[in-house]
Amino acid sequence: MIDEKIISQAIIESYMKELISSLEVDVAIAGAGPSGLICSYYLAKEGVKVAIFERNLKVGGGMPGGGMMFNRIVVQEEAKSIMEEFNITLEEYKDNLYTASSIETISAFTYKAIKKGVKIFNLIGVEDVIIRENRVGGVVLNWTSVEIANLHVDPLGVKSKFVVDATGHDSEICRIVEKKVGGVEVKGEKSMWAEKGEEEIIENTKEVYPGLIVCGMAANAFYGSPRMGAIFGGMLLSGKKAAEIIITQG
Ligand code: 48F
Repeated sequence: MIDEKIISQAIIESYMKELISSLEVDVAIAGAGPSGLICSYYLAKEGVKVAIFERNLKVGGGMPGGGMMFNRIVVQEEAKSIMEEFNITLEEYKDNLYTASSIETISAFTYKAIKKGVKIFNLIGVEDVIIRENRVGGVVLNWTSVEIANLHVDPLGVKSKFVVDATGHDSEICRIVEKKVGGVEVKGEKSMWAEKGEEEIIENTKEVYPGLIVCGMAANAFYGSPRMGAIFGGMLLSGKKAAEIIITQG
């Protein structure tokens, strides 16, 4: 017998179980774009407890759209091994560049991150951080629908040892810290220069305030580096570096 009440109960109970178990994590990541997903995967692979909070209905950030809605991405030689770790089909193009399906790529990242134990909560945005003496200690969350409807509803907090800003072009979490805590300055991204952007994104992936790591396009926005368009090697290497920074700090 299929009972509607049991279906509702199953959904609510299983969701709540996962949410309650994520109220205190090692790492809370804002944004389930490519850099956030890759960061989460490499953390979870080492046994780190990770939750991602994604404002959108769907995961993937800017990746599914490829370049101007041509749903392909370009990846360079340096990030090939990451693509291979996810068994993603690569086609060699030229100049040490490869193409891949943006849909296959983001699906593989998402699937493998979840299988490693990452908890992903979509439709929840990070609207603030929890702060302790000179350290970021977690994220402050609210439903995207609350934000869209501009309702006055108080948020809830999730504690974490580290917060990762993987929010992309707006570097949202760093901007919150800049505005409310101080001690950091978000310079804002510069116009497109693919090679420079790809080079600088690795260096820009850092702990910018105690407990707050920035990766992906947010890292370039933080340091005033250029955008790079639909080449994604830097995003992947940046996400991996963010995970390594956290793992090194224990
Ligand atoms: O923008 P996004 O894909 O960032 P990324 O991982 O990758 C950048 C590339 O997609 C592309 C590029 C390649 O060269 O430049 O743009 O750095 O993913 C960011 C995700 O964060 C979510 C947003 O919905 C998106 O899915 N996001 C943004 N702000 C918040 C957030 C927030 N405050 N709380 C939760 N999620």
